[in-house]
Amino acid sequence: MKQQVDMAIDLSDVIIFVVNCKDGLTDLDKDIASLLRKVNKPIVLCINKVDNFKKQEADTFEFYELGFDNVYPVSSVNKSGVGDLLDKVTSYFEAKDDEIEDSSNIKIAIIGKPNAGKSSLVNKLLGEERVIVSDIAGTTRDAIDTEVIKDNIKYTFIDTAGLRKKSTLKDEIEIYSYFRSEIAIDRCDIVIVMIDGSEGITKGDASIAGLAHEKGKGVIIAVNKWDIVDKDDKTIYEFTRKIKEEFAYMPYAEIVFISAKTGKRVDELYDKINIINQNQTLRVQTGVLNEVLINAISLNDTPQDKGKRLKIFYVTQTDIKPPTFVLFVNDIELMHFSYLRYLENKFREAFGFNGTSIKFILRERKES
Ligand SMILES: Nc1nc2c(ncn2[C@@H]2O[C@H](COP(=O)(O)OP(=O)(O)OP(=O)(O)O)[C@@H](O)[C@H]2O)c(=O)[nH]1
Ligand SMILES: [Mg+2]
Repeated sequence: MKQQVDMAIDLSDVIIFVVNCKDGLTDLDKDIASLLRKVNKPIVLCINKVDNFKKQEADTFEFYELGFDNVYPVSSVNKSGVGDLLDKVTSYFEAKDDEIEDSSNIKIAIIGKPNAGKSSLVNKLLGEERVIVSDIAGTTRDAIDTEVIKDNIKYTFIDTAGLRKKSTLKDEIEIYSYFRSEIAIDRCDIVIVMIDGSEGITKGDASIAGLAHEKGKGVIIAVNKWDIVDKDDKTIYEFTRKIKEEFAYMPYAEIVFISAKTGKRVDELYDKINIINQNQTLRVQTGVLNEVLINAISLNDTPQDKGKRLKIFYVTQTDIKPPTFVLFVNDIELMHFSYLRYLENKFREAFGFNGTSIKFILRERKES
């Protein structure tokens, strides 16, 4: 038996360990579990024949003792649970592709209106003048990738052509530049939204930030040309308040005031990029997530409607970039936007996630 299990383990990418709820936890289950714990591959524990939902918790409880993070009760009679199990299994294949591509290379797109100072910033980040800077708006026509290795981390900065407001797109070059900015956002991990501090926030800036948010990218809002902004000791707070107001849908965005010309605070960008990269690739263990969830619910109970209360059975993280959490609930309709916001805040309090959006997916699981 051991030989067969070993061979199956060797050949697999993800292991689904199936136990039978009707038999209870057997010695054989324990033996296999101890073999599997030594294996460095994702393991999904499938508790089969969980046909009675009312007794589910009592019936499945003992299997948690095996110490696996991903536990999926499944019933072939009720045809339930299999979809979630498969989602989990496929998430490992997606994650694997992501990790191979991205673990050692952070891609950062610098996007903003023409003349905001994007190319100047790339030069400063590099410590040399590699891309062309000019007073003439629209100098950079094609996205240019520049690689930098710093402290063993590879950064690819994507310098883009200035982005105009979508609504005023008229000539072909402008349309072209908009879509190329979108492509740059698609292939990056983090977007630096560059605002020309001497001109203030424009509609174009808002539309870029919106795109980055929709696509779940890390976001840094860099207010540039801070050297020529007329300022006193309140200006920075006033500007920050305006940004928070304009970009209220992304309170997680990092904000930094820089000068790409003098280099002021440009190095801080590397710190912010590294932190965001850590946050957007963070994987939180299911057990810890559920502790935070239970605690959040105990402080502020779930919403109810017409006498029926929302129940959240548990939460598990299914993806990174952005960190994505699946909440298993009794009835999706009972969830309020404001309650999701509350949970998001609690997760942020517990785990940080500065600079990155996080995503919640609701899944219904019938009680009986
Ligand atoms: N005072 C000041 N000038 C800056 C700063 N950053 C850039 N500039 C100037 O702004 C002008 C435009 O800079 P670029 O770096 O070419 O701007 P860009 O965003 O790449 O522009 P496009 O490629 O045309 O979209 C140049 O004259 C720069 O010297 C800054 O922090 N302070
Ligand atoms: Mg440029």
